[in-house]
Amino acid sequence: MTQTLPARPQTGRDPFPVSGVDHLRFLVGNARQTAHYYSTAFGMTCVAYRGPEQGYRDHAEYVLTSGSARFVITGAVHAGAPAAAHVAAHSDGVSDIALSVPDVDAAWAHAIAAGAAGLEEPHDVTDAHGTVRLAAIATYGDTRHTLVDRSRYTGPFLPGFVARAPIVDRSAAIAAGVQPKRFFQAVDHVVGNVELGKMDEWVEFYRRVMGFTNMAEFIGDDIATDYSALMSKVVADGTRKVKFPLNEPAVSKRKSQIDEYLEFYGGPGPQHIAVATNDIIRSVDAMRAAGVEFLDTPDSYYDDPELRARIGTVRAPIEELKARRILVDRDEDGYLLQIFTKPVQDRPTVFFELIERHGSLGFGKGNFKALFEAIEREQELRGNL
Ligand code: TYF
Ligand code: FE
Repeated sequence: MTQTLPARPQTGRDPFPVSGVDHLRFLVGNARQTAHYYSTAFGMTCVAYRGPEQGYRDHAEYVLTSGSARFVITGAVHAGAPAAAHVAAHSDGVSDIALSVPDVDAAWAHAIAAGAAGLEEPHDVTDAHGTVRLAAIATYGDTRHTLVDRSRYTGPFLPGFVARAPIVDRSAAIAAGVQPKRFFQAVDHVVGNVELGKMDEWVEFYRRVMGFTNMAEFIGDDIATDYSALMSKVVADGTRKVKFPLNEPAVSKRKSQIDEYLEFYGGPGPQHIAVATNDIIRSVDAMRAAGVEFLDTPDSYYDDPELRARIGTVRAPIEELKARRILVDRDEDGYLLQIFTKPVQDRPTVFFELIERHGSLGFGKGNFKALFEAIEREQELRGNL
């Protein structure tokens, strides 16, 4: 069981207002193929591109969207490009959790005064579609938060990018009802893995720099050693639109999944991206059909009378969820359905979560035991337990 903290009241004006996650940047070994994967397997739509054809000498970058979720897939086109060094150090991963802010200069000034490391001072980038104001600060590991104000811009992504047609044409599958229009419509939360003993420092970083507060759900010391092998706290902005759980490994009987990540990623970094869907059943079916692998859950999870009593009635028969290994959790506010992919690259680093919320603001604490056991089974198969 997780413990609960009282929600901290918001006092005064928000020193660092954010309106959401603007985009996630993935630095990968082969952007063309990764963009194809997110198009076919995640149902995303490629909307913009920049690369050598635009005179951009270092990288090829594909912008894919699904509702308000926006992924930028960046690959180096020569060995000296910045993405090449990042990929050499970490393999494929997420380098930037870009935040949409109403005032880049004010956010930057507040962050720097609060001790954040600045990576890019506020500056304008302009093309025929208008102007975007950008800045960037460092967070855990080699990860950054770019701050974006695109309120004066009408182009397909950022100046320098050109609109481009989708990589795959899903229109026939959508028309035939074989695929949902979208597999997900927003980024729900982005989880960071940090080193042993550093979780509280990063919680404090988000409090000081962004004014984020602790959400109620956390995995504490007491239960970490029993089965989770990790500790976790969640920070969120005042509106709870941007939610960042932060994990650190816990000393336990077995090697922590967080240690496995840190070893294979080469340090702290983004661990999982939860995307919000309003039809998890259709999304999971479409993703499985496209070859995405999800964590398995034993039958005993669904057959447990305690679980059945606790979750009560949800929008689909439990057999429908069981057939797909979708997890269910209920709390005082409502319930949620969730499922986790296996890692989406060769290394046991980044993975995804699909989440369908019905009132619950939580993260599925009732599922942590089943989830962590499923992750550990995979860890054991990899020889990393
Ligand atoms: O975001 C969360 O808190 C849940 C559960 O290593 C979770 O998705 C927490 C830690 C972890 C994997 C999943
Ligand atoms: Fe999650």
